Amino acid sequence: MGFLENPQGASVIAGNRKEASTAKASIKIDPRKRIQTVRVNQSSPYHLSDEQIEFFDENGYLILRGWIPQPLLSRLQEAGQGWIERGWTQFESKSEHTSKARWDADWAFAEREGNTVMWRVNYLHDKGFAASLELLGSPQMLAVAESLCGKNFVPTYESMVFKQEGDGKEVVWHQDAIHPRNYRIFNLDVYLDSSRDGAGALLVVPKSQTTRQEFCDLADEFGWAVPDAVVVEMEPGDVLLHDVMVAHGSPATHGAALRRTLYYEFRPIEQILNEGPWERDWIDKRIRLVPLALRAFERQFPDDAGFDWNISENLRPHIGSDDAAELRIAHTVHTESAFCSAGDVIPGKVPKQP
Ligand SMILES: O=C(O)CCC(=O)C(=O)O
Repeated sequence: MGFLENPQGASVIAGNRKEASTAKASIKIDPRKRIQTVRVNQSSPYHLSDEQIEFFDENGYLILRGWIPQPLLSRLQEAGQGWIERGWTQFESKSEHTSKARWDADWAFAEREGNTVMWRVNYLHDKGFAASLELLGSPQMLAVAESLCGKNFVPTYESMVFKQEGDGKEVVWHQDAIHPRNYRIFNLDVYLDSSRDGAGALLVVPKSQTTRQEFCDLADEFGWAVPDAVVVEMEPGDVLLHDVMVAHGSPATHGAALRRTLYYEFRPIEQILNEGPWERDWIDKRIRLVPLALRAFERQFPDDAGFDWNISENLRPHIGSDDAAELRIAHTVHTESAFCSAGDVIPGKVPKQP
């Protein structure tokens, strides 16, 4: 059966994620279904056009060139360097770290032929650099989130994945999360460095997002040379939008330059309320990140026009003036990460809402 023609879906998922396959297998996905477009009442230079949304829906990805302005990009590049340095410092003093489980979940290292390489940092906002929140609060991010998820978008996950200079870990073919595709769930990927073919660039299989894919067979048959796969070559400040179900991955690198990408996942609140897997309390905590991020953006870029946040009044959080305390509340709802996503919709786990 061809990679892109898998109407029944498959239950075998890449690498270490096989254990999740039983739950995934029972999610019903109709590959012919078109996700309903959301109505957005405002427009700005950063809202997506109908044509861009159509391309995204059709292909499962969309590239936005030069999307992040230089001053914000410079702050993110500095933060990216800082997170890596902090990861190594903590790695070296790991035995003294008080919360080992949490530490292991947020900073990822891999053993490669006797060499330890660092390759990802999860949950960026409590790791010492305001730039991650400034990015979240920027109109460049939030107008896109509104365009794809509607006015009640919620940021569900954020991480930085990178190819360490000289020795970069592969990220196997995968789909970030499986869900019934009634709503758009997507990742906004911000490139901090150039990303080139043969030097760790992401590969995406257009149109593969409509159903569950069979990655073990795929990797065995084709390796990285999957028919129709597109190499996404990017420059610093470019953005890739990817549907969480589009098949993607990136080969290991040897002797190549550092390549860092920030991944911010967004979901419509309506999707979580109707399909789960989290309770309303989870949403109430995560949504607090948006006003904190709007404040952070305004503080750093007071002369720039900010995003006009139109969330429904019954969902709008009322936050206090102590940003650090608010951030701690938002961070009580970390979910275990699976690739660059907060995770699958779990069939049958529709939350009870108050
Ligand atoms: O940046 C990469 O190479 C891929 C990262 C990714 O897809 C993931 O972590 O889910």
